[in-house]
Amino acid sequence: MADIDSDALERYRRDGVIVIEGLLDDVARQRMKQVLADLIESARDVRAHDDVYDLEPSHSAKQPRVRRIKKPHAVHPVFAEFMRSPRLLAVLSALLGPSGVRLHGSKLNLKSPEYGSPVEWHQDWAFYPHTNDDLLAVGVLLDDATPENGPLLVLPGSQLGPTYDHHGTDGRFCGAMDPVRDRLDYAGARPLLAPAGACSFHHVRAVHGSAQNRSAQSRNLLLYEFAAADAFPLLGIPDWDDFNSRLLIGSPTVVPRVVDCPIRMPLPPATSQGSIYENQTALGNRYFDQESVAVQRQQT
Ligand SMILES: O=C(O)CCC(=O)C(=O)O
Repeated sequence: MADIDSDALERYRRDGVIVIEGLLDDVARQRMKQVLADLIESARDVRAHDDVYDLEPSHSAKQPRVRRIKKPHAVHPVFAEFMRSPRLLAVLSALLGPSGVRLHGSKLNLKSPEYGSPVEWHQDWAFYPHTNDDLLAVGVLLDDATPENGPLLVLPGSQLGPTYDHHGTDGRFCGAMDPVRDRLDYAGARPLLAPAGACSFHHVRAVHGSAQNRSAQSRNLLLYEFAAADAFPLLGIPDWDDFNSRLLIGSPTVVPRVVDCPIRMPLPPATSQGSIYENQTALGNRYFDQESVAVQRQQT
């Protein structure tokens, strides 16, 4: 039986998010976890963020603390294999339409027990606007997602709304929404709670974020970003061959599909380049730290 039916499609169109359980089998998941454990061990020799590692502020050689593995599909084949699995591609095809499916990027966000960093509210669309918005992110749960371990939180229906300002007070892109400025009802956010092996699919315009992991369980989330083959990035295509090499379904085209969508360009670029965690350090009002939550509550 296909992993996506018309009800799930309908929910994706309405809420901008669905979860499908059991897409990643346990053998592949355990292999991924082992590769991840080896990568963290190797981070002892890494002193600063580089092409593979984004480090927690408290990282040291004695206690390696990794926040993100960048482009895991290019780091180890186990992460490239899953994105080509027929069951996943069938779901992506149903959600992204007939033109085909292109990998936009991948990342493995670690939320380690007790200290794993929060991610402030944002829309992926603010980072990479395209000629149409048939793009989404797949979150592959390497661990169970529980209310306590910093699950992904998504505001249902927000993919049908505006593109919010993701600029800081210095006028530069910072990859985060200001909770005081935007005043969205974040209490209505849906935590994506599911067992390890489940995959979430969130629309590129859906507002989402996640809190710090304050539990004793890790929450490691492998994220792949996919675009319809006829969605072209508005920031340009630096390497045409690389662009086409990332097509998982469909053939190269020079005819982008253009759809009227609310767009804000992520320009001028963030002062702190590198990863979303670095970009978001320029945000004035934070939601996911206790003091800012208190400020926000006083003001609403
Ligand atoms: O890891 C998370 O909880 C959120 C990640 C995310 O939204 C991102 O990296 O764009």
